[in-house]
Formats: sequence, C-alpha cells, structure tokens
Amino acid sequence: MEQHVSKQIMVSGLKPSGEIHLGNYLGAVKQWVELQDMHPSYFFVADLHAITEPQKPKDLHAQIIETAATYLALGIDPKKSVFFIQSHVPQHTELMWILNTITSMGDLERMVVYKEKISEGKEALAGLFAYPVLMAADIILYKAAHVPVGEDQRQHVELTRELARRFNTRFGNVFPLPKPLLPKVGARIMSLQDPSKKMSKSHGAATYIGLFDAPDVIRKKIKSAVTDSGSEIIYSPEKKPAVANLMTLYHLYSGLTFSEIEKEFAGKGYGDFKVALAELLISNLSPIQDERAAILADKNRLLTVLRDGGERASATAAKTLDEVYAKVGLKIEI
Ligand code: AQP
Repeated sequence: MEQHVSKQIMVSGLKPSGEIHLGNYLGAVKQWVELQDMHPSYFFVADLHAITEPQKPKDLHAQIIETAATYLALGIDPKKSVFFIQSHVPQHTELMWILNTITSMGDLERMVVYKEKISEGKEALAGLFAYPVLMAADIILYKAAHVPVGEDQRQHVELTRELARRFNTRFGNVFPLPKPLLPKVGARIMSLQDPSKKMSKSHGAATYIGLFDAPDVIRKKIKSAVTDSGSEIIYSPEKKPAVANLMTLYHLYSGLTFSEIEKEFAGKGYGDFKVALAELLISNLSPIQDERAAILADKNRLLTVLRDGGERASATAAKTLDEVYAKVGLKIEI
C-alpha cells in the first residue's frame, strides 16, 4: 500500500487566525525548518481553515500576509520547500469533496478538537465539524508520508491515514498512508494561565506568548504566568505542571537539560526563574521580529514568492486530482 513513501514528502500548515504563538512554533514550525533539508516539503498558510471560525475579513486579509511573512522569518526557505497559500490551490477543496463522500458522521463526531471547541462555546458550524476532512485533503493531495504537527493534531492525521486507506481500498491505490511527526519535547506547550489546557490562539492573549509580542509584553505575561505550590525550580510534570511547562520553554530555547536548569536555579525562586525565562525568550524572538518586519517592507517580493509556490503546488495537485477523478469514474475526456 505504501508504495510512494520512499519519496517521504512532507506537508503542514498554520491557520492565519491570530498571533502565532510559542506552541505553534515549538510544536510545528521548528520541525518544518529542520526537516525541509531532508524531505520534499509543502508548507501552506491555511486560510481556508481559519474561516472555520468567524473572522473579520479585513483582519483575516492582513493575517494571511503576516503569517506568510512569519513562515519566511522563521526559516522556511522557498528554494527548498513549496510555500503557498491554501486557497490559491483549488484542488484542496475539490479533493475534500471526494473525501467527504467516504467520511462518516461518526468519524468526525469522534474528533476531540471539535468537541473541545464546542464545549468552549464555539458555534457548531458545518465547516468546523468537517475541517479534518479538508486537512486530510491538504495532506494526501501531495501524497505526503509525513505530517509534522503538534500533539493536538495527531488524531486528525490518524483520520487522514484512515481516509487514504479507505480510498485506496475502494478505488485503487493512489495515496501513501501518512504519519504524524511530533517533536520529542514541545509537542504540547501548555497555556500560561492553565497548565491543563494547551497554549492556543483563541484562549486570550494572557495565555500565550505571541512570537511578535514586544519585550515588555513578554515580561508581563511570564511574570503573571501561573505557578505551582512550593518555590523550587524542579521539573515534575505531575507535581508541578505549570513550572514544568515554563521549564520546557527554557529547555527548548537554552538547550540546557532539565537537570542543568534545576542546578542553575537551585536556591532561587520562581521570580528569578521567570525573569531569566522572559529575557531568554526576548533575545530569541527579537531577530525573528526584525526579520518579519523586513519581509513585510518588501511585500511585492513576498507576493512573488507566494505566486511561484502556488503554481508549483497547483502542478502537483492537478496531477493527483486527475488520478483521483479517473479512479472514482468522474474523468470524461471531451
Ligand atoms: N500548544 C501547542 N503546543 C504544540 N503545538 C501546537 N500547535 C498548536 N498549539 C500547540 C500546533 O501548531 C500547528 C498549527 O496550528 P493551527 O494554527 O493550524 O491551529 P491550532 O492547532 O488550532 O492552533 P491554536 O493556536 O490552538 O489555534 P486556535 O486557537 O485558532 O484553534 C499544528 O501543528 C498544531 O498541532
């Protein structure tokens, strides 16, 4: 079944639905940047996913461009990877329709992200319910073998795998069966205000560090991040989940192991640790902030890169869709 896996194609995307935060970067984009040297890669701005929750058109428009600039500032290299805007490649939604016809309501009712969003009071829109099918189309359209994502998206990649398998069984082999690729550390960065919830764009600005937060904002957010009882800096996700989350950020940005961090802060309290963490984040984020500002200052160049990426993605997508239509019986030569 997995006849195309040797190509090891990689696909992933981010919604331009608000500020990109440390969870998005550490769970997903950091891996993309590392892996783009090893795999033929497709990275897209998931604008069609952003509208599964209401967006103000003017804000959405600006966020699509800002998100695209952010990809480049973080190290996505359009010479190595195909980098584009999802809605510029209409085959994503066309393939979604085909996949809708082999997806059951039960498949989608099991999706935890949907259930969580509804329990948070989000409107139960058909687009939000069906977005995992669009995500499946995003992935298999490029015959991807790997999908670098954070933990919250694992279940959706598993559904994708099942839909690819189902399509192949019913209509004949077209798709490899993709697998999620999760980072060893950082697959689930937690909220600064509630360590039982993942860091998310939609839980309020105090719950996340945005990659483009100003230094004072970062200092303030880290200072007011919740901590656990006691005062020692010890890595214990069970006993000290809030501190463990902050230590994970420190580990990922400093390169120090958890025991080295414990030694560095032995005898010091949460206050000292938080000051050091905030400064570490600021020093790592400011070059990215400067880089994105420079990219946005030359918008024409950015748009050219996106047009070129869209054309390259469309060429591959058209071939896959042609194969799919032929297998399903929809292809009529006229
Ligand atoms: N807290 C997180 N820790 C690790 N990885 C995370 N990701 C998201 N949150 C965390 C990963 O980021 C990638 C892109 O996510 P997305 O923007 O497409 O949508 P999302 O997963 O729904 O992210 P948010 O921030 O929670 O957005 P909202 O609040 O708008 O729904 C994915 O690979 C995801 O796993």
